[in-house]
Amino acid sequence: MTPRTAARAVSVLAALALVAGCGGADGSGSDGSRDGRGERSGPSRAPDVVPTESRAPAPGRGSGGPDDINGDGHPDLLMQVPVAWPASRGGVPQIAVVFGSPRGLDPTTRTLYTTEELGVPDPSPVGNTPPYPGTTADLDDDGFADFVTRTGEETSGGNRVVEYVNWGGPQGPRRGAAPTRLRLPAPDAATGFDDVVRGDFDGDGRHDLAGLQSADTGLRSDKSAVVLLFGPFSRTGVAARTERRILPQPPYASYGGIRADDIAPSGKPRTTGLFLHYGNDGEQSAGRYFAARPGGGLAATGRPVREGNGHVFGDFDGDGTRDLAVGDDGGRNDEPGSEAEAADVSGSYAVYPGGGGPVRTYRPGADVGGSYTAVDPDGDGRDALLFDGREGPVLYEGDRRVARLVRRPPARVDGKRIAAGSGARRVHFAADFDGDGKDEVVLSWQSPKLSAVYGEVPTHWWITRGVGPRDAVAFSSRKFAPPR
Ligand SMILES: [Ca+2]
Ligand SMILES: [Ca+2]
Ligand SMILES: [Ca+2]
Ligand SMILES: [Ca+2]
Repeated sequence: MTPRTAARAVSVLAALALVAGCGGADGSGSDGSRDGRGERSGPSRAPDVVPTESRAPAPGRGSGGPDDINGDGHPDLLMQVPVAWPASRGGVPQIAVVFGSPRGLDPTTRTLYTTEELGVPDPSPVGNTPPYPGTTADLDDDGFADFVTRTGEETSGGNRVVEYVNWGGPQGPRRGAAPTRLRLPAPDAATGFDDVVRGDFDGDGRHDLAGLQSADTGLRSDKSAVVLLFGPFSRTGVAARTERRILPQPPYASYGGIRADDIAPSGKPRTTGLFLHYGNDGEQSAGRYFAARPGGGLAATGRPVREGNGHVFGDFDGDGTRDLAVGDDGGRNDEPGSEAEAADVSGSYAVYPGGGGPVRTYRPGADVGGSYTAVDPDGDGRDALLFDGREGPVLYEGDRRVARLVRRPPARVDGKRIAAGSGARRVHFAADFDGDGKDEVVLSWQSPKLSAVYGEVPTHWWITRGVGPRDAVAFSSRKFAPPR
């Protein structure tokens, strides 16, 4: 995430993983940034440890970090945690904050919220997922990250998505405090946004939001637009100012997604670039890129970018400016017209340098795919690209595969045998939780074998050290919430 113990009770060092070409015979001799494809079989299975909650988070003074929930200067991790379902009750996941420390995330220091405690209205008019604060940002600029939750609302003109804010504080948002409805500019208030992302779109160090208003789904607008809501927001949910940019109509599509660069976690503010992705029916679609201008603020017009459903911001050439990587995520459909895909889309990605300059295209082939994550595992300031494709996470620098990131689930959970390659693993993001300048990667896992008890949310987590075989911490969240 743009985005991380004292007694690290569940610290797991050499217990997990393997990395291609790693040095030591025990698999722990390298951080995995070497070339090579040699793989050893049988990496260790993760331990199945639920860390005991040992202390409340230390109240912070306000750091302004977008992921620093208690404002103590250390980024924290927000997650959904299962409520075990022994009988006929429960099942709605709760929201947990795992707090950071000078040594990284500490799962013994955590806070839980039920959806009732956050008070966000039921999202059933627009869907059946429980409300979850998918975005955190310090909207009122008091130094504490706030929760932004999208939910649904019925209106006479149809159902729409609305946003609520739970204001942060020295120990996170207060339980039971009523959330504030975000007030949108008049043209958008009636329809709501298709999606909302956080960023700093004028580079002033104050957090902003950007909303996508797609012509496809906007009830009253006939042109797609991106709406910038600049912070600080008032406690009544009004942005300091807003800016609306009409987007050019893409051929054969509307806009399907919006993504912003990471807010600089600390130190020098920077403008965050913005990417608007065209909608698609499963085929790879193109988009437009609003780069950050050197003087601050977003470029006046978006630049068209190639087809590809994978995308992420990072500094991939190491020149100090942020770039956009766009490429194949491996998804396809078999509808008529799919044969019209340009020959160079499959198996490739391109880097659009933020400072201008020629686009560089790379062709890793079958390794490209899945979600894209920018990772700087060695702290040299240059990001590598982690693909979470069919064969599991693989790390690339340009055309060169430099590492694989493999973690195996526990062999047994609640007495049930778990097959090594089973279940669903996911790369969430990479961030420097412990402040050493190198990124950690956040991975999770869940199994259909456990879903009757724990539902569909992850039950096991790894915070890796870079892309090497070691973990900063690995733990299970399956009993964070008391069973109901
Ligand atoms: Ca914190
Ligand atoms: Ca705040
Ligand atoms: Ca700003
Ligand atoms: Ca680090």
